Amino acid sequence: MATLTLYGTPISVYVRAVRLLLEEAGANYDLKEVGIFDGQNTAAEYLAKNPFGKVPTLDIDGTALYETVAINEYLDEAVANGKFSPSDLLQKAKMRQIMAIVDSYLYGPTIRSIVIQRVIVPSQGGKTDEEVVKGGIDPAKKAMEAIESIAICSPYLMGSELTLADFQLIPVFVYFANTPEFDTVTAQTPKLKDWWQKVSQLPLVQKVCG
Ligand SMILES: N[C@@H](CCC(=O)N[C@@H](CS)C(=O)NCC(=O)O)C(=O)O
Repeated sequence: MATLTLYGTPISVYVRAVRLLLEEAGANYDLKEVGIFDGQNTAAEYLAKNPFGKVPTLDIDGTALYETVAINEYLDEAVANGKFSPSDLLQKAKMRQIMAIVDSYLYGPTIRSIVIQRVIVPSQGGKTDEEVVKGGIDPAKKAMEAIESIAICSPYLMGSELTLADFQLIPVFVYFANTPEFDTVTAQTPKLKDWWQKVSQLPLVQKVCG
């Protein structure tokens, strides 16, 4: 088995998506801290691994792999024998569709616009920009409702088994569920609310995201 080193900070949504898989698979790995609020992610040493300065990056026997979807698809095969992806082709495509929606359309409005403004900015002594928060609500709703229309949520996003889509979405909910905008944004997504109630209780989620 390859030696795995995950670079990033444990508070990152995307680092958590990878750690949920690694922990659920019981894989051996090292976590090396790369801070995102203190500039460690833009230091030359880290940019040599990931030119975009984003976390995470996974080092696999000296090869740096970045972009969470690519990392988790690799790990699913490498350490979990593909058990975190449906075998049915169309279901697998839908799982990837949810991951793409989270990455492209949900993360921005929920985390960058709402969580950062509601939680991070005040924690650093700043003042929430209400216009930025407001601007996140409709796009977040649209993405959430798109996921609702694709997901099964019984009990997991793709049905009876945890998949890569759950690992991608859980860390967003961990932060977003604690904002006052959560109820408005999820008002039309009852299946996702049920899903969240169940997955938020999993020991795995408490361990990685608690
Ligand atoms: N598309 C990237 C996104 C990763 C990402 O945005 N990570 C955030 C932390 S959750 C980050 O590194 N932020 C630091 C920055 O943008 O400077 C992936 O899938 O890995």
